[in-house]
Amino acid sequence: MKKQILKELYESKGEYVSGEKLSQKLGISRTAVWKNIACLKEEGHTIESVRKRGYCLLSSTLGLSQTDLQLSINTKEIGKKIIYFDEIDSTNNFAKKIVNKEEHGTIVIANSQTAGRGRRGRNWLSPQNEGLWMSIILKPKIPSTEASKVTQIAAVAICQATRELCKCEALIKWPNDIVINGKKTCGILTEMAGELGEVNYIIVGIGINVNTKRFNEELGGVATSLLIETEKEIGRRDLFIMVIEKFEKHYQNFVVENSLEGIISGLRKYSALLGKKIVVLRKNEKIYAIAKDITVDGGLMIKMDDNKEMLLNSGDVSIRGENNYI
Ligand code: BT5
Repeated sequence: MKKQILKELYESKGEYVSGEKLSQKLGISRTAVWKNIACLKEEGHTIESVRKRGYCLLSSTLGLSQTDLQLSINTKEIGKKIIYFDEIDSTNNFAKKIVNKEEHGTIVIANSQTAGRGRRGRNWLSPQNEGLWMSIILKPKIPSTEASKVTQIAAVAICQATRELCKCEALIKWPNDIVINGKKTCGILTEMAGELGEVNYIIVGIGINVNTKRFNEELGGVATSLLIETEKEIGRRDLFIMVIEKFEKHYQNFVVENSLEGIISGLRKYSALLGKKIVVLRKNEKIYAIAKDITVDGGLMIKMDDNKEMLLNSGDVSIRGENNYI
């Protein structure tokens, strides 16, 4: 019922709707309307109640709430169920806990994370109200070796959505970052479990710095947000919807075609690395090279200083800046 009331308010686009009209239309008492409205307010919706006029949903595009996201999303599978937390340790951790009982496509999203994770146990700063911190549960029938391709699908979706919504020059820093003007605005953490070579589940963790005004000293030199880059507050809900819609489209293509063919041009076009000098950190070694190509399997082909070529797979490397290197 809450969802229906919210939908009515949402569709009245900032106009007041009387309690009486809501109660008639939805066939419930006015007290029930009032109770549901109180509940929606508690969830974080800015609903104004004015005597004799009724209720009005004020713009909530900058906020996030479970019902709001659920109402706005128009995808078939991804985001059919959205689980929202005001605060959680890590959406990837929570997604892992519930993965066996939740369906493919469920999204866990939080307004803040107290122990957001990057790759290999690194921290991911996730302050409240400032970003999109979310994890998508996927259960594709694919070999485990294919799972890392989903990171590339997410990267293209996020890159395209940020470009479209924020009119900024977002680029993909293979394998799992989105950067603007050389600084990281988004990181992707894909985790999976499999049995007998088949994927059991994949959890795609996505962290996007949306409205962060400034970063601490440690991150200031490497991190940025959409607000810093565009000098505009970005609606987190709008960005969420756009990212998920694009992700679903590319993901479905990938599953049907069994290939990244549909996004390979995007991966190449938006690559922050191709043609650049890079330093690859792999295990304990540093490789100085030029980024030559993103292959159709989502790998990075590099040409090393001794002219030999090598294909990198996303699992095991980081790419770091150094002097003239990116
Ligand atoms: C990543 O790891 O970039 C993956 C980040 C994934 C975060 C999402 S949020 C939702 C979901 N739930 C989680 O718990 N995680 C996922 P990596 O490539 O290892 O980069 C980590 C490094 O990025 C850190 O060591 C810092 O240097 C830097 N960093 C930390 N927080 C940052 C932030 N908010 N913005 C930019 N850089 C950050």
